[in-house]
Amino acid sequence: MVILQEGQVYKIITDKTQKSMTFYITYVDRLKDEVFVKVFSPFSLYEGFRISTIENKTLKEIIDFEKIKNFYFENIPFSIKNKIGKLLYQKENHPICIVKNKINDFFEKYDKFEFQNPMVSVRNNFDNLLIPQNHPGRKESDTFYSENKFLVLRTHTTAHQTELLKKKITKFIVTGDVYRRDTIDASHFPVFHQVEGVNVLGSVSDKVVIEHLKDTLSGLIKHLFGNDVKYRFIDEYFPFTNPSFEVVVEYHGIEMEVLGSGVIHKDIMKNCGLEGQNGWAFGMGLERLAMIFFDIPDIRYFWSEDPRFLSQFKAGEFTKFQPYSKYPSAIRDISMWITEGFEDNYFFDLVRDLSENLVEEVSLTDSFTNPKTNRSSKTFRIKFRSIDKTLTGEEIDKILNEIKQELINKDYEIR
Ligand code: FA5
Ligand code: MG
Repeated sequence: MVILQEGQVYKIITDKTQKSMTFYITYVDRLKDEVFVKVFSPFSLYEGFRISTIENKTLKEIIDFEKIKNFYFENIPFSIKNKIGKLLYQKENHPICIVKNKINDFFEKYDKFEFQNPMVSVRNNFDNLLIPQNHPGRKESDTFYSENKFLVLRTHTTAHQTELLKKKITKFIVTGDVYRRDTIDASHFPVFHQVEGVNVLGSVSDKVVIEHLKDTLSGLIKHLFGNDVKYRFIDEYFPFTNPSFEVVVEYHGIEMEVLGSGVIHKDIMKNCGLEGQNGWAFGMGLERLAMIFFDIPDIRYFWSEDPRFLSQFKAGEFTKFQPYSKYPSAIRDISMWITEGFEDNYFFDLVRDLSENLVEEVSLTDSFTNPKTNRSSKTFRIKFRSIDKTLTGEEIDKILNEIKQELINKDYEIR
């Protein structure tokens, strides 16, 4: 029997087309015995609809495929959908979870929340946080939307701040996976993890809140990096906090931004029914910390299912990663004529989608406009390297041809 859970993904092959489909459970109402799902396929998104759970039936048997119909704008590639529901931060022997637990230890008296469903409303992710309509973080080229831009894959764990404050939950930690379109390299991946902390202190001045925030974050940084750590606060800007600060930690002589924070905006407090009260919030990434603590050289490792990676880590232990081997890389270039509106992120997504984790880095190596024809061209360099095996020329060229074919399908001309 399938036990349906929010945030989980089920993959099945449909009878009709033999194509694989991904079902994503958005909401389970156990009292009414009803389940809400979204259906994903690599080619299009189908309508979210309601089904009822029936014991001893598989998902395939319960879903009435006749009810599925074409639906809505969305810009979430399949490689991203595949990551939804992996819940790395809840796997106790996974480096991301080990770092999460270390942070949670520090915030012993805070309520802990982990919302497994990363699809949140645009309202909670942006509007309620006073993020303006023209903010770059809202761009389709930066953010994954679904359902005609009603839903979004949360771009930060701050997305849960106002719903909790409205419930008068005022001292909490939220951990979750967050999603942003990005470049491809050793420290950037479109899915990463954040921990959010909030503490409403009462009717106190900004000065008191800032002092409490800085004391707390200083304690956290020392808890994580040791008492001798070098770190500093830098003034920052976030629409949802004022004033705002970033914390930068010096590690092996390099300064690294580890978190953003600040005094929660007065309008947010008011909108959440907490007028007159004052508090702080912070948001911190887990991958960069884990890469440092475990000596993990490439962010893709976190998604590895290779036992040679996973078996090296144990709950509560901070041991150094022993690379099992570095496999050779292969470089391939693609030059193409682009049209207006082309964003480099679309190319990065396409490569990710068709190469899974076999590409280590993609970079723009050349870009020019022909002054006579006014046509523009870009050349991208793709560096293939698997973290688990040596790739054959055949495997690489197969992926390369698929990328080219997809570009041609999208009416781009390969040079
Ligand atoms: C935010 O996401 C804010 N929501 C943080 C915040 C919360 C501010 C509450 C004020 C109050 P930012 O985009 O800077 O801010 O990301 C916060 C942290 O997430 C960064 O400091 C970094 O540790 C991590 N992070 C951001 N982008 C990436 C990325 N592409 N890869 C890995 N880690 C990242
Ligand atoms: Mg930042």
